Amino acid sequence: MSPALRKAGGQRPRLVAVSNRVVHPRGAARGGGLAVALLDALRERGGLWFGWSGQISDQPDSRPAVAEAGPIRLATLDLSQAEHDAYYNGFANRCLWPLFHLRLDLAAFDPQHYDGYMRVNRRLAGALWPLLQDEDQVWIHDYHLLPFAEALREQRARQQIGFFLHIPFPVPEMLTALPHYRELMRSLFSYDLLGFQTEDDVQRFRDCAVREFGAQLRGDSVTAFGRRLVAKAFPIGIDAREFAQLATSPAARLEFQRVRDPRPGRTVIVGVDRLDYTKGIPERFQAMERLLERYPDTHGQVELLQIAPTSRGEVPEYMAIREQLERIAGHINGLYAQLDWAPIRYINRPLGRRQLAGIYRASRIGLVTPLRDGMNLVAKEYVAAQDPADPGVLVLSRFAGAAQQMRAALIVSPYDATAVADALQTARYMPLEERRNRHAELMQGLLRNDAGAWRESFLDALQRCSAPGEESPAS
Ligand code: GDG
Repeated sequence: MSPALRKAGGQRPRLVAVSNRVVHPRGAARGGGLAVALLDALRERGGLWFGWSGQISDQPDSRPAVAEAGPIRLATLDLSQAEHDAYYNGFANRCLWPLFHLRLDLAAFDPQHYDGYMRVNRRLAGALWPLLQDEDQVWIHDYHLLPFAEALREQRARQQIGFFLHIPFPVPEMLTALPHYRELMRSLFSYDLLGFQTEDDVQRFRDCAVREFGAQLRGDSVTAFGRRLVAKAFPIGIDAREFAQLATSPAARLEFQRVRDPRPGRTVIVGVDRLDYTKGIPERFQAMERLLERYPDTHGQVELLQIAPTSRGEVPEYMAIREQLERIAGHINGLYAQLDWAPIRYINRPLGRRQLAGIYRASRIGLVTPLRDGMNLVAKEYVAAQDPADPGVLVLSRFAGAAQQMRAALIVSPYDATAVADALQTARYMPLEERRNRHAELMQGLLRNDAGAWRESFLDALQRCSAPGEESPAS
């Protein structure tokens, strides 16, 4: 929080964070970057984390289960199987996720899913409402909870409420394909602050608000449906210092030794992704095949280590991608493998965070090629894990939000297998000095825009929406 605000606003208000899943501090290392960033903020100012428990039950309790973990209070609700199918597997992951990632072809528009999504949002908001205090700052996360503030306002909540969208905001043509886009857009105007990953996302939101709803723009504020909100970019970061330390921990070193091949010319390329069709993994395998075709000096020398734990395994599109990957990897290995070498090593299981850090550090190239991604934290973790004296090279898709910040990476189009193959070959032979310069520039950016800076700038902006005596977005 800026000193001026601290003075103006006095004590920091209590933070209430709301996300689809609540992660207990004990499991935070598995929960990934968001869990760690939220827990740090909650620890610092004390607060409440509210959301789904991750459990399905036959008759979910209407009141949340509350647990204390030091200064943090965790309040969670179970969902019924029908709720989970419609809200999570259905509308959130089979409709909003593909649509917001420009996969209209995969989006399922099922009115029952939409009804279930709205019902769960209302039920969760109704359960949170009695736990709220007047001065709370409420921070809602991601596409599972778009209408959450509207549901809270229906309960007469007057707190300042902010929302952060972790995934891209779609172009208006895509959004308007959604049968319920009017209701969803209107519901966003119950927030005081909307945070997006990139300036492009903000611009698409503004375009949509103007084109479809005649919104008025002034500075960062957008007025429509009789309400004014602030829409801004807050690119999410990682705790780069902590991740760099993790990469030299004993567990990480062990993994480093298992992966790093000391023989000259041997290169490990690493890919780490939730198994998701937006991450461009089949296209990455094809780029690997192109590399082998175009550069025979890679045979027996270069290996792609792809770690892709199953995610959303109950959704049909995710089952299909798993089969597709096994087929392509089998084909490429069948064509090129030698008795003591295979070009693709594919692991379809989750690994520990420390293990991952060691693997990143041991890999000469980090290959991050999503077809569309809000930010992509793997790109940032890969850089943070490198040895600054002898760092690896990041090859990054221009369609990841991260590409707008990480200009010193080798930026590629994931659709252009030849360009990706050429970038890999460039990375293999990049001189040490260039690698060091690029890494230093990337690392500076990571340290400047880390997880702490991300959440503080968001919460400062939310506070500014309400700080007495300051210009509020509604003025
Ligand atoms: C959404 C947006 C945005 C992966 N495999 C393992 C594992 N992971 C961890 C990575 C990383 C996280 O999962 C993935 O984060 P990403 O940012 O790459 O992608 P999404 O999950 O799609 O996240 C994205 C993000 O939200 C934050 O705003 O950047 O654009 O889509 O931390 O390390 N972790 C462990 N084992 C694995 O096998 N421990």
